[in-house]
Amino acid sequence: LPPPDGMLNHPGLFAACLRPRARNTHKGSFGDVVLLGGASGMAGAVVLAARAALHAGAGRTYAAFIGPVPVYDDAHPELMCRAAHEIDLARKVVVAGPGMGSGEAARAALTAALKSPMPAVFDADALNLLASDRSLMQALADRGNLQQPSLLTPHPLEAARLLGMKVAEVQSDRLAAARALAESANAVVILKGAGSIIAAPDRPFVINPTGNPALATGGTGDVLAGLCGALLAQGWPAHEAALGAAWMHGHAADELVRKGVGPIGLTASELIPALRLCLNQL
Ligand code: NPW
Ligand code: AMP
Ligand code: MG
Repeated sequence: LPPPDGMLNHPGLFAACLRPRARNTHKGSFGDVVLLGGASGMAGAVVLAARAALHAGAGRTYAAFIGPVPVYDDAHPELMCRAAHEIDLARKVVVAGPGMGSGEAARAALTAALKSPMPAVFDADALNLLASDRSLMQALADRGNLQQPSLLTPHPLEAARLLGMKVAEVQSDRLAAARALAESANAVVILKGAGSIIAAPDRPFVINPTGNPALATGGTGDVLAGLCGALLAQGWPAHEAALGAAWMHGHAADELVRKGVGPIGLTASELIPALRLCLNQL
């Protein structure tokens, strides 16, 4: 049975998705994920998202750049770096937005992502583009009608842009904002911030209890988006992926603070191995 409205998020809510890996399994069993973003000056956002997806167990991880494409990621040569306009999205979960910018190339990449029949995550600049264009928003809502799951990960300003509100209005009734967005986008929503809210059409809302102010630093949202993509690629339904990603992201930060890695100076990069530990412990 679904939990009642307002029940706090808990690993029990997504435990059914945490299955041990079969002995004779292979990388094809854990899905392909493509992180789409990285306009000039913001390549780091898509690299962080891609590294998070890699460490969260995706079978194959592609980083697709709107801007200049690095030959490879020095710290993680496991990642496959591609130009956004060349990436083949077929059979890949897409995470669109980290550092994507708002130019024509970003819009074209987002339009392609919205057409993907695979589950998709929309974050950061993908949300800003959606907020600026009714036809893109309609394409997003249509995905839900076609049973193509979408997961949106706005912070309060991104949610405000999508809803045509001010940040203060979103923050004064976060539940109503998350629900309104889930309804209009026909998608699962994580409204981020202290006590992230997970909302979806026809599902009870959930408030995530994990996380702390160490997360208030650049790049942590990009890591969350990559984690969501990896869980979707491994077959988690969108609602469970949102519940699990929000809980683990916060829990990893709580564990790091307990060890003295924060609240001051935690980096988004340090969050990534802590997420892997959390997933394996669960
Ligand atoms: P303020 O300051 O209070 O008015 P933007 P972005 C608000 C990429 N990145 N509660 C707050 O507004 C991203 O992926 C690249 C209340 C804040 O200043 C995007 O593509 C990185 N308010 C792009 O940059 C690392 C809140 O929103 C403003 C809030 C722009 O994304 C960094 C920021 O929103 C970054 O991830 C809260 N909980 N949270 C890289 N290494 O390449 C946020 N706000 O203007 O949309 O900018 O989020 O930095
Ligand atoms: P973004 O603004 O996109 O980089 O995302 C920031 C991430 O850090 C989101 O997952 C937020 O929920 C989380 N976060 C930021 N500030 C806090 C806070 N004070 N308490 C808990 N989580 C936070
Ligand atoms: Mg962000």
